[in-house]
Amino acid sequence: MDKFIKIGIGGPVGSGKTHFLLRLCEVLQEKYSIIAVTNDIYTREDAQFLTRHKALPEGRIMGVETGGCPHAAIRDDISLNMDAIELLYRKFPDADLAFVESGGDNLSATFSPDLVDYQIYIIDVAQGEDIPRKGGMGINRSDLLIVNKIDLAPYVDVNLKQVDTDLSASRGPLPFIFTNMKTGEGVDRILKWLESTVNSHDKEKKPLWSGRTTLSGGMYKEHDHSHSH
Ligand SMILES: Nc1nc2c(ncn2[C@@H]2O[C@H](COP(=O)(O)OP(=O)(O)OP(=O)(O)O)[C@@H](O)[C@H]2O)c(=O)[nH]1
Ligand SMILES: [Mg+2]
Repeated sequence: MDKFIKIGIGGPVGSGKTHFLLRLCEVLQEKYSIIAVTNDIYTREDAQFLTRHKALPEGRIMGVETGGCPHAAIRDDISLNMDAIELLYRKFPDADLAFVESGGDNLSATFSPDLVDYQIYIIDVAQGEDIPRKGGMGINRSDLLIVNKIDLAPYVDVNLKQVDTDLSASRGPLPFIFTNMKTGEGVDRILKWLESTVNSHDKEKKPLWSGRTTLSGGMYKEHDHSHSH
């Protein structure tokens, strides 16, 4: 594929972002060359989880530690994430898709459009029936919203029909999909969305760093010895 598309995966703590990424990678890697960056606040657990479960071949997953405010690293100062993507891209220049998983965050967290081309936001039903109504950029404006853990709805008194009505009203034409990442229910619909998004993506879009010769100077800076004596 002569495109390189970056997709952000955001959402509150524990909503299922990493399990979703695992499922995506498992299915998509036959067709696409994929790289993935995960953001954790204090650890690199998610990258380790994905590596352990062989989500992607060796070396294609990188974890970054963001510290206290995970939204800062995907929205305000994106250099840590850009450097990670760039480093992976240099290792795998045939990459078609880059996924960036945000650290678990609040409802107002969004990705900088400089970091990703599309944003997928994941909430889960166990957070409560009122969450979809509480809105925020992720719930209202993301390119795709996933409502995960539908298997738990009966245990937490969440009426999925009500959630459907609320989201139809707040999102208008923007898509949302109910899923159970444990069983894979709903994932086929996400793959359809992804396929049509990839097909309609503007071919001319280039990686942000096109023309740039060095990394930005973040923690992954490679040493350039070409000028040393
Ligand atoms: N019952 C149920 N559990 C799920 C589902 N999806 C994920 N989980 C569980 O939810 C927990 C959190 O899943 P993760 O994928 O780690 O969530 P996350 O959003 O990546 O979490 P952070 O990165 O820590 O914010 C795990 O224990 C999963 O096994 C689902 O559809 N149903
Ligand atoms: Mg995670």
